[in-house]
Amino acid sequence: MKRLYWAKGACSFAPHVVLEEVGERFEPVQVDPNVPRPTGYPHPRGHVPVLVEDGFVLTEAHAIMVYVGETLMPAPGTKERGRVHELCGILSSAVHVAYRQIRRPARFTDDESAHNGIKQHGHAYMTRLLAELEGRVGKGPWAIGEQYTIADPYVVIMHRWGHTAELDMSQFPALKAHSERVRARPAVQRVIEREGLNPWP
Ligand SMILES: N[C@@H](CCC(=O)N[C@@H](CS)C(=O)NCC(=O)O)C(=O)O
Repeated sequence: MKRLYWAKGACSFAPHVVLEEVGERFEPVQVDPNVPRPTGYPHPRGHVPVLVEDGFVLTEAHAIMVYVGETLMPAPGTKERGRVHELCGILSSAVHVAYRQIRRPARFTDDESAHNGIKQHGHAYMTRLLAELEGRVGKGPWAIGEQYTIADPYVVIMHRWGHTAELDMSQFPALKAHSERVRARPAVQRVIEREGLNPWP
């Protein structure tokens, strides 16, 4: 059976939702990000998410979602599939990095006097990126348009991070409406319940 290591409200929320959506039995294992990982923790860099299946260890939220969520992917060779990968790439390589600047500036420099500048840069960068996502999601109903895909829960958790980072989220009504649509799905509600993410900001 597949085992997914996740942490409350982390990027692991997205593969957690995808596993729940596809309906395959899996073992969810909660990780406390504030304590050192136990010996033998499967992620080579100590992060969540990590998926383990019969000795096969898979890291990176995007890769895990593609591996487990083929039924939530547009068909191979379609423009829509290209859009899903594009969006997941923006989320993992840009939005996530901006949020890390805000939450963990020490990951960027040991010079504590530079931490505030890194955080401020992260706030501005993340706001610009959310504005881009606002335009991309538009009327939706889903992140890439008509099809609900692996990108949807990924957008939703990063939209939540915008609230956690106390950005001005009133400027993103399309993302808010999209988040509400995604959170209305039973599988998403089950994961929100398991992760203890209510009340949702
Ligand atoms: N590129 C990785 C990033 C993984 C990552 O940074 N995960 C965060 C949670 S969102 C984490 O484990 N943070 C705890 C830490 O860095 O110690 C992915 O997309 O899976």
